[in-house]
Amino acid sequence: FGPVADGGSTTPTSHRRRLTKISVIGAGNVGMAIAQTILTRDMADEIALVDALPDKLRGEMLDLQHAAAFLPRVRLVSDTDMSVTRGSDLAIVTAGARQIPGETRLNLLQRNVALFRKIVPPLAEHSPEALLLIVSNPVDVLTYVAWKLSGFPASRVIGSGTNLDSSRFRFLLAEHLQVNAQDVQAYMVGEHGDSSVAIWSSMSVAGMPVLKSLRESHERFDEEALEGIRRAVVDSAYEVISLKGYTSWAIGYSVASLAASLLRDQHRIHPVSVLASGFHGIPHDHQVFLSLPARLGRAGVLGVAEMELTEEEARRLRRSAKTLWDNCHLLDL
Ligand code: 6V0
Repeated sequence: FGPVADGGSTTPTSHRRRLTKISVIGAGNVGMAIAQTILTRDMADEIALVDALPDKLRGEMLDLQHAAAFLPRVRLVSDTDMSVTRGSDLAIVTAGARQIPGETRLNLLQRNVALFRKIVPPLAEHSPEALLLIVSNPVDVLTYVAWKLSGFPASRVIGSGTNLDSSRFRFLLAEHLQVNAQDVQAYMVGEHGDSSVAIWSSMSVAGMPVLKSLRESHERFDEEALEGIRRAVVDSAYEVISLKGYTSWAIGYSVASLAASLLRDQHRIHPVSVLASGFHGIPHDHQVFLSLPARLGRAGVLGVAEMELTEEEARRLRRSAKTLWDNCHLLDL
């Protein structure tokens, strides 16, 4: 291409907008599902991929680059060195040992803390203004670990938490009620995984409370039935892992939607892992991260919704918090 007649071929500085850079650390099943969903949603100008395996990493980058003709123009870079993430607006951490079928998320902890010691300090150094979004499991404890190791304010360190559990919950309820999952307002909060808490009291479809109509349409819709649905949500992760070996698509969409709310300053409410000290009777000196509905924007966590919980829901939340804090405060960070 030649220059236009008046000679100007570059965008004047005044017309240049700030470019958005997202880094994904860990180019495994989850990291690549996130990267590809972010690509299709056109929310980054540059995506940097980091992994410890150079061949796999380059293969993944090339495979995505070869889709360039069908996608918005995005600069894709990759390296095993963390310096490739320099200047990120958002860094998403998915690196980690994978959950083995039957293994609880908390069992993964020690392996992943050692990994985070290698990843988080250089990430924070290269992008001191970034938002950190942690996905690796056990996600609530690792979000705490990332907060400690990065030295970032808690508002800029977020765990994907129960955003995915809540989506599974909404899917199951939507199937049951024969409505679109997007019209189901329902939250799971607390620990991502086994001890997550379903907030039945606030569940609604088109503004109508669902619990009442469920109870009316079933002769025996009691506590046991509710616990059965919560259990189905928790077990659905294990089912997918036992069938295909890992989960990827739903977490990809879940994290891409968090990225959009953050980077586009959407002020949307997502149940994500945030510093929960002081909420719902969680002691102020327990610096525990767990999921509560939080308002997300360009500055990170803009606020946490003070949900009205039943005493039983609050008790379960505090129990989750205690289990998590028992894990966190023993870590030497
Ligand atoms: P995977 O496919 O094994 O990918 C992990 C990747 O991390 C691999 O490609 C590794 O090479 C890479 N890795 C290891 N060490 C390093 C390092 N030092 N630097 C850079 N990269 C490294 O696992 P998968 O992608 O299936 O899962 C990743 C993590 O996400 C696990 O901890 C899962 O338990 C967790 N998930 C969290 C979910 C959530 O809702 N929070 C949902 C699904 C999975």
